[in-house]
Amino acid sequence: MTDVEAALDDAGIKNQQVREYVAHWAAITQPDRIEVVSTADDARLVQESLDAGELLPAGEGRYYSRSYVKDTARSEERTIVATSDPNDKGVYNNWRPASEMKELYNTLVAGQSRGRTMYVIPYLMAPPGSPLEQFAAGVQITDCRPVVLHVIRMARVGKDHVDNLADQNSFVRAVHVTGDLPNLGQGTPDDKRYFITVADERTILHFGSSYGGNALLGKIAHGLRQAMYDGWKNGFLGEQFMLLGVVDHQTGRRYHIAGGFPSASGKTNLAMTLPPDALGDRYHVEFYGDDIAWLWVDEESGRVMAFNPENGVFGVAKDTNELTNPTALDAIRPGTGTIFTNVAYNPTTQEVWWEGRTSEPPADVTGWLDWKGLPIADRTDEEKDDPWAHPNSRFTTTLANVPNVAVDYENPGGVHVDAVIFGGRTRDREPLIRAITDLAEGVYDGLTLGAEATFAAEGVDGQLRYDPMSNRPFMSYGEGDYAQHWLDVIGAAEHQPIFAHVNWFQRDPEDGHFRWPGYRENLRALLWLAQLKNGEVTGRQTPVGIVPKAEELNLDGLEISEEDLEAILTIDVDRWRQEMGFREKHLEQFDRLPEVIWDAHRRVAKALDEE
Ligand code: GTP
Ligand code: SPV
Ligand code: MN
Repeated sequence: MTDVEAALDDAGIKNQQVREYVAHWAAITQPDRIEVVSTADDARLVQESLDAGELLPAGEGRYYSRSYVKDTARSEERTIVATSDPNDKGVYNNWRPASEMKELYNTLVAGQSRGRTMYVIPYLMAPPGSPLEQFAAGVQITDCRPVVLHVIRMARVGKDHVDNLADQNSFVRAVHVTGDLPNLGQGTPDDKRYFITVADERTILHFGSSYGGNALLGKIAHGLRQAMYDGWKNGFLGEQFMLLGVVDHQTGRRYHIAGGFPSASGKTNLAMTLPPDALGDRYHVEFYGDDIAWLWVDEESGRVMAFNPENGVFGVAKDTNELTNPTALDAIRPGTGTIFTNVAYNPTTQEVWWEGRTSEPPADVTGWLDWKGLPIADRTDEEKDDPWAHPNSRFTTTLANVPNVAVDYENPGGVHVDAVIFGGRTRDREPLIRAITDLAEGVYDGLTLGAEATFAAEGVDGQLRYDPMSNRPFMSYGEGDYAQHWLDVIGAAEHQPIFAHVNWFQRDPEDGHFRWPGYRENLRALLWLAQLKNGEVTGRQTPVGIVPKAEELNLDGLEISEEDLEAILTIDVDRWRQEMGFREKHLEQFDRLPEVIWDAHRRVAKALDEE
């Protein structure tokens, strides 16, 4: 057993509550050593991980890691929100009583860090000095060094974040214990993994993974689940939103757009968008955030404000290339400290590759290993078409490496939000963009966001599912209360944002091609939205919102067929009428759904019936 007090003294941790928390968990998990970490430790920890083979070199100043093969995504069915109030139970939050879960967790992790180092990571999920800072501090403890390296990239890390708290107790206790990954019964009835947020005690208890949102606790567990709950009690919103700015050099105007898209549906790509070449002289997109935004209303200005609580990007590798996302490639260039996880790797040349990086995989397969570490050259005929990289393989890099990061991305006051957009992967029905000017209809639209499931969550690929505001996997309290909270928070703003639903993923049912080229071209839809808000265009009113007239979209330099353009600007009324039935069933599940949401639903249904 290690000397906890000595380790905390060495690091100069003065916050007594933090000291007690660390000592408490060290006594339970029994690590051999304790080490308090700050960003300044990165180079040393990287070297230790390289020496230990946990990381492999991927060219200059870049690294490669491989997860345990059954540990490649968030596990939604093992994720639980626990509180002491049964009224916090929702449809999606897997609510359980806090006392039961805490007891279970203690038995799971007892002695599990023996032989390991417990790293203590004080962090902040906010730009320092923000009005929501009191909800942003946390201390993650973890017994996994690569997790530390990821957290250093994704959050602001250092002891000052917890030593200078006005209320010494106002930090999130974020406990991560890896466990013996090959022996946790993943996917069996005896699955030992638990990812618990005890929301009313601001305590996160995760066991049984070292991957992504399961393990980097500031991100999903604190930045989303805990923040949603804190926001509910304290008047703000924590959302799985990207946040971007559009600068119009010609008019000098600047717009900010926050947007919810389910996991692996395009947030990172949108926030990193380079304008299409033909529009590049006039417009510039500024990156604020790609996965999480906290929103509140500034009473003085009456505006909805937002910031990105994160300090890095944990982006999907698949299909990232010079055409789709040159900005991302730049953000992971040599020397950035980027960590790649579960892509394909060539230890001889230290190159990495993933599906869509280039149209064909490297022709010379010598030395190449797939994401599981198996030589491509040894593949049998049956295996030869298997992907080289895992579909949820990712890159981790800090915001400062993102070339289009906004100059004021660390501004503690955040930016004002002009528009809130929702979008999912939908192969039919959803047009390119439809704008909504009424708050209740906007919230209704968010609640009925539907998408094809993706690889970011285990076991659900291929099905369509509803994902309210793109927060389904992160919901920490009841959906009806959540809807009311949205209406209350945004309703308090004197300057209302415009809402819109976007879809980059409509397909031609005949040959399956995407009707809209997507990626950089998506800016065109956002520009139309800004013009609509300014009253420069009118669009065409439909039962489900305002859709652009073809001539209102700036299509300079874009090649798109008449047929595709018409399809993505048309409302398929029959398909929509059918959808309204599905929506009714979806919304009926939610307790205490505000009547104004039902009114919005009925208004849309009636308009469709009359069409
Ligand atoms: P999370 O980090 O899981 O929350 O995902 P995200 O919403 O940030 O998704 P991301 O931007 O990483 O995109 C996920 C996948 O969708 C990637 O493989 C992208 O290449 C692809 N994608 C993103 N935008 C578009 C688009 O406009 N059109 C098409 N066809 N694919 C896109
Ligand atoms: C998501 O799945 O929405 C992510 C990646 O942003 S993870 O951090 O693994 O949750
Ligand atoms: Mn996400």
